[in-house]
Amino acid sequence: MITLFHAPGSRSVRIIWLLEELGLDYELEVLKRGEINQAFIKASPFSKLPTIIDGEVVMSESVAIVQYILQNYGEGRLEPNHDSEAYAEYLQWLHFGESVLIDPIVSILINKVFRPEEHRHEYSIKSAEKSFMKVIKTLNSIMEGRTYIMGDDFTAADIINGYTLRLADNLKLLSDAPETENVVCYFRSLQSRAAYQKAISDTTH
Ligand SMILES: N[C@@H](CCC(=O)N[C@@H](CS)C(=O)NCC(=O)O)C(=O)O
Repeated sequence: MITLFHAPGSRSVRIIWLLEELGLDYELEVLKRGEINQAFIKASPFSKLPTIIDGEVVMSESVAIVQYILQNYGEGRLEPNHDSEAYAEYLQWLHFGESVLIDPIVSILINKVFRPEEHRHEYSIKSAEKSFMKVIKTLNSIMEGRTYIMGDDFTAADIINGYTLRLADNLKLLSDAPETENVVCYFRSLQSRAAYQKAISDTTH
């Protein structure tokens, strides 16, 4: 069984969401603030979440973990067939959510939340907000007429991007303005999924 090291709100939410969508059994090791967890230190040399252990396999990059789980346990679910043309587009969206889309959000989080107040940098916040809006407006036009990021079918790319949009929503970066409404509508539909709800609940199950 997969063991997942998790902290509420962190990228490990993506992996719970995936495991719940697939209906797979898993064991959660919830990390508590200020507590030293030797098993986590051993499994994750960079101290990053999510980290999974599956037998001899130890991994700690969320997108790679998603690819690994689908490859080994997905039975073809939540991704296009690897031989199909759609697979290339799917891979692109899968990685987009942990690169282009999340980059400005991380910068905003660092400067608005993580750093002590005296080291926060207003210009970096404004510039990251501008970058985020540029990306989100383009995404908004791509999402016109699409239910999910790949079109009609829910895939793991929605999990990666959905978590990132949750961060944006928490930072009040999403609004119902016409230039972002398709993205907001998409995110609201992701929020209504039972697996998402379970992943964001304060998971001590
Ligand atoms: N690209 C990595 C990023 C991992 C990451 O930065 N995780 C954060 C939690 S969301 C973390 O572990 N932060 C603790 C730290 O940086 O020490 C992924 O997608 O898994």
